[in-house]
Amino acid sequence: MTTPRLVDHVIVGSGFAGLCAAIKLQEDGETDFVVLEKGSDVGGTWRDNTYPGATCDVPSQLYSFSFAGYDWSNSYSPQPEIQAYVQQVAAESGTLDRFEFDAPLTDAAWDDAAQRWTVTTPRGVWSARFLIVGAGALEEPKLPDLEGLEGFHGEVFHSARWNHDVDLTGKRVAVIGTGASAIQIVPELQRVAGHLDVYQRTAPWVIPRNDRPYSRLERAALRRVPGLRRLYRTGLYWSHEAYVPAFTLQPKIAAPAKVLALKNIDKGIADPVLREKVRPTFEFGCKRVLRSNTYYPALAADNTELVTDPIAKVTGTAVVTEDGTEREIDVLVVATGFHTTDLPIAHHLRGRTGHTLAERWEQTGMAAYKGTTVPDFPNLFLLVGPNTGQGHTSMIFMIESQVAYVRDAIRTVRRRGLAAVEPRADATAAWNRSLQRRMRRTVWTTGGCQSWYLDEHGRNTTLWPRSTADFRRRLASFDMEAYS
Ligand code: N01
Repeated sequence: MTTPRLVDHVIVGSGFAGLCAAIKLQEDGETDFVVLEKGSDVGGTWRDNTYPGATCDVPSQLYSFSFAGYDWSNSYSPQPEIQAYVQQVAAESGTLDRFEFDAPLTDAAWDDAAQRWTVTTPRGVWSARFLIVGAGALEEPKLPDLEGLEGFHGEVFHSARWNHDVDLTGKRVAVIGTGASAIQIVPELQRVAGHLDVYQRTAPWVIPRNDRPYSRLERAALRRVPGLRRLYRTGLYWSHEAYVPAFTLQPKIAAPAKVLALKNIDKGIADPVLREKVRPTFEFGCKRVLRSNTYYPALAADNTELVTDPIAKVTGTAVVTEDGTEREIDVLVVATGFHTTDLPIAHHLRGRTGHTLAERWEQTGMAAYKGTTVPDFPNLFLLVGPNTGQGHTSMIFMIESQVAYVRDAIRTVRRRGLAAVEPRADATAAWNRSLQRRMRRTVWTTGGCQSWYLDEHGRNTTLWPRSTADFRRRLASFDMEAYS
């Protein structure tokens, strides 16, 4: 058996979450760590999602670390720029020497005798006191369960695994899905494809995205004027936070945004039949609210057909809908989302009882204490864990809140001379009871839609049902009284 390499901390993943943990541990003098990354570069979901048109739908100044500014070109950042930002922050942090790439975690088991995690990857085994998992919630593509998909003769790929070798110019292309990824892909494909079929199961709410390049003056000011970036960011933060009451308490408050979305349809589409097809039939905010100025015009273009008949099957050369229509295609793009409520990493984490986190969650549903720690999994910290997501602002704010909590936990363990901490079962149950009680009032539960926020029992295990400021306050310091 390979002798494990001893470190204080193993961090899994080098997207925003893992990188933030590495940088902040280093700041605390906790320098004995390794970052295990399954891919060959940093960036996580922003490394993987290279589809045409990939752009963040949260403004650049907000979708970045509070501690690392950047000379963003646009008010909303395109994927290559976000990837370059993550690479730059990683390089400048002085932590990259402890990153192991192409090292997917295959097993992580808590050894109760040694009070340590044994973490296995194809590149070696590590033994660590603390395990910090930042593997991401939008990591594993979810393919549609469609008859005949495997037998399709043309090119088929998921939005998060774009095949850039396929030239789409003049081709007959179909896109399945009309979520956040699809509405960015469709305008790009419509421009180059000979013909584009868009298969819509549920029409999303789409508000305008007021994207624009920053002027040279703005960029210079944001770089040089002390405090300006921070002020701008704070303004953006609170303007996004204003959506929270509409999503979590009273959907009627979103009426002005709804009007914007309906005007967006009328502006982009002249045909009344098509307008009706894209009009959402569920409450605003129940699914993620999307932002685009180009999606509706792309659907209205002569070379696009929006198909709303359900898909019956895929043949070697075509997609067939339930009304019997067969639409021949060369390329099939599935923009059908990710495994979000059955996180793949949970199958590889084995706690004190020997059971995996996935087995535990089969019984309890995906749940954690403060979205971060789990009973029977000592010294394990999940970043972007259960009920830490949100649909209205920057996930990086949540990540920084969680990392602050993890740092304080580690400081507490050290200060008190403890070997390990794990949340008490009653504290975890109380946290989740209160969370699920609050969830009943949210538009995600009452809004009349099916979304990736909900698990197979209709329980929302992904989103945080209060303001993100509230989340930050609750995780501001490690609450030892909830732990054993
Ligand atoms: O995935 P989704 P996504 N037959 O799950 C449809 C983030 N993100 O990759 O609505 C037919 O939202 C499904 O239909 P329905 C963001 O958090 C961020 O687009 O379930 N259709 C839906 O239309 C986002 O929420 C950015 O009825 C099928 C679509 O596929 C998350 O990623 C950009 C189907 C899936 O939509 C996921 O977005 C992009 C089937 N069998 C993504 N199965 C930013 O800009 C599924 N669908 C930050």
